[in-house]
Amino acid sequence: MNIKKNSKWSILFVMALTFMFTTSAFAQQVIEMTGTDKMKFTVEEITAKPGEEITVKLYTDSKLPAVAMGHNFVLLKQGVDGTQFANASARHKDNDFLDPSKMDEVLAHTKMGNGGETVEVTFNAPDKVGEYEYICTFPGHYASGMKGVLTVK
Ligand SMILES: [Cu+2]
Repeated sequence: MNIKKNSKWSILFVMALTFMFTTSAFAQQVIEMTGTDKMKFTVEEITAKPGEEITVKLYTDSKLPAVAMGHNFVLLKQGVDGTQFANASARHKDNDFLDPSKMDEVLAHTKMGNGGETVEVTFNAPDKVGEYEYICTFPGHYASGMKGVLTVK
């Protein structure tokens, strides 16, 4: 048995393990999307690994005033009714159209962005695999289909 040769291989093995560990620990993705005047997100599907770091950058492409058009990105916990959440939030203009009493139903959110603005949020994907809905809470937008799905797998 050649001990020198074996130790070389074990060093390589440890290096490979270290590399695998660090790349997975720093796994992250940046999602750039636009909120349009048609009340849609240009990205309606995001796929992530459990715990993966995600940065969402949401640009509001609009020339309309803030009272007429704004978009945010709100990721909801599983099982939350998007319609109920959006309807409750529509009554809270002074809080960026987010119902303060419902924040325990939110996993991550940006602030409300108006025309020409980009808002962003960085968060970790949930550890539990499955589908998570994200929505815009500007009044009427969710009902118009401004939503998407984050799939963790
Ligand atoms: Cu919107």
